[in-house]
Amino acid sequence: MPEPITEQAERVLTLWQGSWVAALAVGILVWGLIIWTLIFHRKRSEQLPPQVRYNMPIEALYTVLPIVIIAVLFYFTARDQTYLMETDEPADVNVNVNAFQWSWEFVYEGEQDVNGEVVSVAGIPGDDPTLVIPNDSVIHFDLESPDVIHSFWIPAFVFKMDVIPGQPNEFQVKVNPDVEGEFAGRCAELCGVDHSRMLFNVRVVSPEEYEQWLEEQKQNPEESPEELEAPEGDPNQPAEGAQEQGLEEGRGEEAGQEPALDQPNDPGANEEDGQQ
Ligand SMILES: [Cu+2]
Repeated sequence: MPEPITEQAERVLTLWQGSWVAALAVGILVWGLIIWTLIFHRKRSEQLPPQVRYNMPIEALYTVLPIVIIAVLFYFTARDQTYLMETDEPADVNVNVNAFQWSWEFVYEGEQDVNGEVVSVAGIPGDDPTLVIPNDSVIHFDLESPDVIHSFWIPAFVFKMDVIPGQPNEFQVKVNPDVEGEFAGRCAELCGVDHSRMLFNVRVVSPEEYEQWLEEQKQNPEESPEELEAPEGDPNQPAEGAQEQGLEEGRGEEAGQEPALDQPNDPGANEEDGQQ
Protein backbone atom coordinates (compact mmCIF):
# COMPACT_ATOMS: atom_id res chain seq x y z
CA MET A 1 0.00 0.00 0.00
CA PRO A 2 1.27 3.52 -0.72
CA GLU A 3 1.91 5.78 2.25
CA PRO A 4 -1.45 7.55 2.79
CA ILE A 5 -1.19 11.35 2.49
CA THR A 6 -4.70 12.38 3.54
CA GLU A 7 -6.82 11.90 6.66
CA GLN A 8 -9.32 9.98 4.50
CA ALA A 9 -6.57 7.74 3.10
CA GLU A 10 -5.58 6.69 6.61
CA ARG A 11 -9.16 5.62 7.26
CA VAL A 12 -9.22 3.57 4.05
CA LEU A 13 -5.96 1.86 4.99
CA THR A 14 -7.28 1.02 8.47
CA LEU A 15 -10.47 -0.48 6.96
CA TRP A 16 -8.37 -2.51 4.51
CA GLN A 17 -6.06 -3.81 7.22
CA GLY A 18 -8.94 -4.55 9.61
CA SER A 19 -10.76 -6.52 6.90
CA TRP A 20 -7.62 -8.58 6.27
CA VAL A 21 -7.20 -9.31 9.98
CA ALA A 22 -10.86 -10.46 10.17
CA ALA A 23 -10.47 -12.58 7.02
CA LEU A 24 -7.27 -14.17 8.35
CA ALA A 25 -8.92 -14.94 11.72
CA VAL A 26 -11.79 -16.70 9.91
CA GLY A 27 -9.27 -18.44 7.66
CA ILE A 28 -7.19 -19.74 10.56
CA LEU A 29 -10.34 -21.06 12.30
CA VAL A 30 -11.52 -22.83 9.13
CA TRP A 31 -8.08 -24.26 8.26
CA GLY A 32 -7.72 -25.39 11.90
CA LEU A 33 -11.06 -27.23 11.80
CA ILE A 34 -10.13 -28.91 8.50
CA ILE A 35 -6.76 -30.07 9.81
CA TRP A 36 -8.29 -31.26 13.11
CA THR A 37 -10.86 -33.29 11.14
CA LEU A 38 -8.21 -34.77 8.85
CA ILE A 39 -6.05 -35.88 11.76
CA PHE A 40 -8.55 -36.98 14.41
CA HIS A 41 -11.50 -38.22 12.39
CA ARG A 42 -9.97 -40.62 9.89
CA LYS A 43 -11.80 -43.80 8.80
CA ARG A 44 -11.20 -46.37 11.51
CA SER A 45 -13.44 -49.30 10.56
CA GLU A 46 -16.03 -50.48 8.04
CA GLN A 47 -18.79 -49.44 10.43
CA LEU A 48 -20.66 -46.26 9.38
CA PRO A 49 -20.79 -43.44 11.95
CA PRO A 50 -24.27 -42.63 13.36
CA GLN A 51 -26.42 -41.20 10.52
CA VAL A 52 -28.48 -38.10 11.44
CA ARG A 53 -30.88 -36.00 9.40
CA TYR A 54 -30.00 -32.73 11.10
CA ASN A 55 -28.01 -31.25 13.91
CA MET A 56 -29.75 -28.16 15.26
CA PRO A 57 -26.88 -26.48 17.13
CA ILE A 58 -24.46 -26.85 14.19
CA GLU A 59 -27.01 -25.59 11.68
CA ALA A 60 -27.86 -22.58 13.86
CA LEU A 61 -24.13 -21.85 14.07
CA TYR A 62 -23.76 -22.10 10.26
CA THR A 63 -26.48 -19.48 9.87
CA VAL A 64 -25.70 -17.08 12.68
CA LEU A 65 -21.92 -16.91 12.35
CA PRO A 66 -21.80 -15.70 8.69
CA ILE A 67 -24.51 -13.14 9.47
CA VAL A 68 -22.41 -11.82 12.35
CA ILE A 69 -19.27 -11.66 10.17
CA ILE A 70 -21.08 -9.84 7.36
CA ALA A 71 -22.81 -7.47 9.79
CA VAL A 72 -19.46 -6.47 11.30
CA LEU A 73 -17.84 -5.92 7.89
CA PHE A 74 -20.93 -4.03 6.73
CA TYR A 75 -20.93 -1.78 9.78
CA PHE A 76 -17.32 -0.65 9.35
CA THR A 77 -17.65 -0.30 5.57
CA ALA A 78 -20.83 1.80 5.80
CA ARG A 79 -19.36 3.92 8.60
CA ASP A 80 -16.17 4.66 6.61
CA GLN A 81 -18.00 5.21 3.33
CA THR A 82 -20.20 7.82 4.99
CA TYR A 83 -17.10 9.52 6.34
CA LEU A 84 -15.29 9.41 2.98
CA MET A 85 -18.25 10.88 1.09
CA GLU A 86 -18.69 13.81 3.49
CA THR A 87 -18.36 17.20 1.79
CA ASP A 88 -19.66 19.43 4.58
CA GLU A 89 -16.39 20.92 5.74
CA PRO A 90 -15.66 24.19 3.87
CA ALA A 91 -12.88 23.53 1.34
CA ASP A 92 -9.72 25.63 1.02
CA VAL A 93 -9.29 24.71 -2.65
CA ASN A 94 -11.98 23.71 -5.16
CA VAL A 95 -10.79 21.81 -8.22
CA ASN A 96 -13.01 20.87 -11.14
CA VAL A 97 -11.53 17.76 -12.71
CA ASN A 98 -12.40 17.28 -16.37
CA ALA A 99 -11.43 13.82 -17.54
CA PHE A 100 -11.45 13.44 -21.31
CA GLN A 101 -10.06 11.03 -23.90
CA TRP A 102 -7.18 10.95 -23.01
CA SER A 103 -5.96 13.41 -20.48
CA TRP A 104 -7.03 15.71 -17.68
CA GLU A 105 -7.89 19.32 -17.07
CA PHE A 106 -7.81 20.79 -13.56
CA VAL A 107 -9.82 23.99 -13.14
CA TYR A 108 -9.24 26.00 -9.96
CA GLU A 109 -12.74 27.21 -9.28
CA GLY A 110 -13.04 30.85 -8.20
CA GLU A 111 -9.44 31.76 -9.16
CA GLN A 112 -9.30 34.20 -12.08
CA ASP A 113 -6.22 35.13 -14.06
CA VAL A 114 -5.34 38.51 -15.58
CA ASN A 115 -7.52 37.75 -18.63
CA GLY A 116 -10.56 37.04 -16.46
CA GLU A 117 -10.32 33.31 -17.21
CA VAL A 118 -10.46 30.69 -14.48
CA VAL A 119 -7.02 29.26 -13.68
CA SER A 120 -6.64 25.81 -15.20
CA VAL A 121 -4.00 23.22 -16.02
CA ALA A 122 -4.53 20.81 -18.90
CA GLY A 123 -2.61 17.99 -20.50
CA ILE A 124 -2.59 15.92 -23.67
CA PRO A 125 -1.55 12.25 -24.01
CA GLY A 126 2.22 12.16 -23.61
CA ASP A 127 2.32 15.55 -21.88
CA ASP A 128 0.93 14.92 -18.40
CA PRO A 129 -0.60 17.83 -16.50
CA THR A 130 0.38 18.53 -12.90
CA LEU A 131 -2.24 19.06 -10.22
CA VAL A 132 -0.81 21.38 -7.57
CA ILE A 133 -2.44 21.29 -4.13
CA PRO A 134 -1.46 22.64 -0.71
CA ASN A 135 -0.86 20.42 2.32
CA ASP A 136 -2.68 20.91 5.63
CA SER A 137 -5.77 21.92 3.61
CA VAL A 138 -9.18 20.64 2.57
CA ILE A 139 -9.36 20.03 -1.20
CA HIS A 140 -12.72 19.53 -2.89
CA PHE A 141 -12.90 17.73 -6.24
CA ASP A 142 -15.80 17.93 -8.71
CA LEU A 143 -15.46 15.25 -11.38
CA GLU A 144 -16.87 15.59 -14.89
CA SER A 145 -16.39 13.84 -18.21
CA PRO A 146 -17.55 14.98 -21.66
CA ASP A 147 -17.09 11.60 -23.36
CA VAL A 148 -16.79 8.19 -21.65
CA ILE A 149 -16.37 6.84 -18.12
CA HIS A 150 -12.96 7.51 -16.59
CA SER A 151 -11.73 7.02 -13.04
CA PHE A 152 -9.81 9.64 -11.07
CA TRP A 153 -7.13 7.81 -9.10
CA ILE A 154 -4.34 9.18 -6.94
CA PRO A 155 -2.77 6.07 -5.35
CA ALA A 156 -1.43 8.12 -2.41
CA PHE A 157 -5.06 9.05 -1.59
CA VAL A 158 -5.76 5.27 -1.42
CA PHE A 159 -8.95 6.22 -3.23
CA LYS A 160 -10.44 6.42 -6.68
CA MET A 161 -13.75 7.65 -8.02
CA ASP A 162 -15.42 7.17 -11.39
CA VAL A 163 -15.88 10.16 -13.66
CA ILE A 164 -19.16 9.58 -15.47
CA PRO A 165 -20.58 11.67 -18.32
CA GLY A 166 -23.77 13.40 -17.22
CA GLN A 167 -23.30 12.33 -13.60
CA PRO A 168 -21.19 14.85 -11.65
CA ASN A 169 -19.32 13.18 -8.78
CA GLU A 170 -17.58 14.86 -5.89
CA PHE A 171 -15.39 14.13 -2.90
CA GLN A 172 -12.97 15.97 -0.71
CA VAL A 173 -9.85 15.19 1.26
CA LYS A 174 -7.83 16.80 4.02
CA VAL A 175 -4.16 16.61 3.01
CA ASN A 176 -1.94 15.87 6.00
CA PRO A 177 0.42 18.59 7.21
CA ASP A 178 4.13 18.13 6.40
CA VAL A 179 3.36 16.14 3.24
CA GLU A 180 5.36 17.44 0.31
CA GLY A 181 6.47 16.07 -3.02
CA GLU A 182 5.39 14.55 -6.30
CA PHE A 183 2.81 11.80 -6.50
CA ALA A 184 1.36 9.79 -9.37
CA GLY A 185 -2.17 10.08 -10.71
CA ARG A 186 -3.89 8.01 -13.37
CA CYS A 187 -7.10 6.97 -15.03
CA ALA A 188 -8.28 3.67 -13.56
CA GLU A 189 -11.04 2.88 -16.04
CA LEU A 190 -10.29 1.45 -19.49
CA CYS A 191 -11.49 4.37 -21.60
CA GLY A 192 -10.10 3.82 -25.07
CA VAL A 193 -6.94 3.44 -27.11
CA ASP A 194 -4.79 5.92 -25.15
CA HIS A 195 -6.10 4.96 -21.70
CA SER A 196 -2.64 3.85 -20.55
CA ARG A 197 -1.26 7.33 -21.32
CA MET A 198 -3.97 9.10 -19.33
CA LEU A 199 -1.60 10.05 -16.52
CA PHE A 200 -1.06 13.10 -14.37
CA ASN A 201 1.23 14.30 -11.61
CA VAL A 202 0.24 15.58 -8.21
CA ARG A 203 2.51 18.10 -6.53
CA VAL A 204 1.81 18.72 -2.86
CA VAL A 205 3.36 21.94 -1.54
CA SER A 206 3.02 24.14 1.54
CA PRO A 207 0.05 26.57 1.55
CA GLU A 208 2.49 29.49 1.07
CA GLU A 209 4.10 27.87 -1.98
CA TYR A 210 0.65 27.08 -3.31
CA GLU A 211 -0.41 30.73 -3.08
CA GLN A 212 2.79 31.70 -4.86
CA TRP A 213 2.15 29.16 -7.64
CA LEU A 214 -1.45 30.31 -8.00
CA GLU A 215 -0.32 33.93 -8.31
CA GLU A 216 2.13 32.93 -11.06
CA GLN A 217 -0.65 31.11 -12.92
CA LYS A 218 -2.82 34.21 -12.67
CA GLN A 219 -0.07 36.46 -14.01
CA ASN A 220 1.09 34.07 -16.77
CA PRO A 221 -1.91 31.99 -17.76
CA GLU A 222 -1.21 28.67 -19.48
CA GLU A 223 -2.62 27.85 -22.87
CA SER A 224 -6.31 27.20 -22.72
CA PRO A 225 -7.03 23.50 -23.30
CA GLU A 226 -9.73 24.14 -25.93
CA GLU A 227 -7.22 24.62 -28.73
CA LEU A 228 -5.30 21.51 -27.70
CA GLU A 229 -8.25 19.24 -28.34
CA ALA A 230 -8.54 18.77 -32.06
CA PRO A 231 -12.21 18.45 -33.02
CA GLU A 232 -13.36 16.60 -36.16
CA GLY A 233 -11.53 16.69 -39.47
CA ASP A 234 -7.82 16.15 -39.96
CA PRO A 235 -6.69 14.96 -36.53
CA ASN A 236 -3.28 16.66 -36.71
CA GLN A 237 -3.26 19.75 -38.88
CA PRO A 238 -6.02 21.86 -37.35
CA ALA A 239 -4.84 21.31 -33.79
CA GLU A 240 -1.27 22.28 -34.55
CA GLY A 241 -2.32 25.33 -36.52
CA ALA A 242 -4.66 26.36 -33.77
CA GLN A 243 -2.01 25.91 -31.15
CA GLU A 244 0.52 28.09 -32.97
CA GLN A 245 -2.00 30.79 -33.57
CA GLY A 246 -3.07 30.61 -29.96
CA LEU A 247 0.49 31.04 -28.75
CA GLU A 248 1.12 34.03 -31.00
CA GLU A 249 -1.87 35.85 -29.68
CA GLY A 250 -1.23 35.00 -26.07
CA ARG A 251 -4.65 33.46 -25.57
CA GLY A 252 -6.37 32.38 -28.69
CA GLU A 253 -9.46 30.58 -27.57
CA GLU A 254 -11.55 32.14 -30.34
CA ALA A 255 -8.63 32.27 -32.77
CA GLY A 256 -7.88 28.62 -32.05
CA GLN A 257 -11.38 27.43 -32.80
CA GLU A 258 -11.68 29.16 -36.16
CA PRO A 259 -9.39 27.10 -38.39
CA ALA A 260 -10.43 23.89 -36.72
CA LEU A 261 -14.08 24.52 -37.50
CA ASP A 262 -13.50 25.85 -41.02
CA GLN A 263 -11.37 23.12 -42.45
CA PRO A 264 -13.73 20.12 -42.38
CA ASN A 265 -16.36 22.12 -44.31
CA ASP A 266 -13.94 23.55 -46.84
CA PRO A 267 -11.05 21.19 -47.56
CA GLY A 268 -10.02 23.12 -50.69
CA ALA A 269 -9.37 26.28 -48.69
CA ASN A 270 -6.83 24.39 -46.65
CA GLU A 271 -4.57 23.80 -49.66
CA GLU A 272 -4.93 27.28 -51.06
CA ASP A 273 -4.34 28.97 -47.74
CA GLY A 274 -1.45 26.66 -46.94
CA GLN A 275 0.90 29.55 -46.26
CA GLN A 276 -1.40 30.98 -43.58
CU1 LIG B 1 -9.68 7.54 -18.85
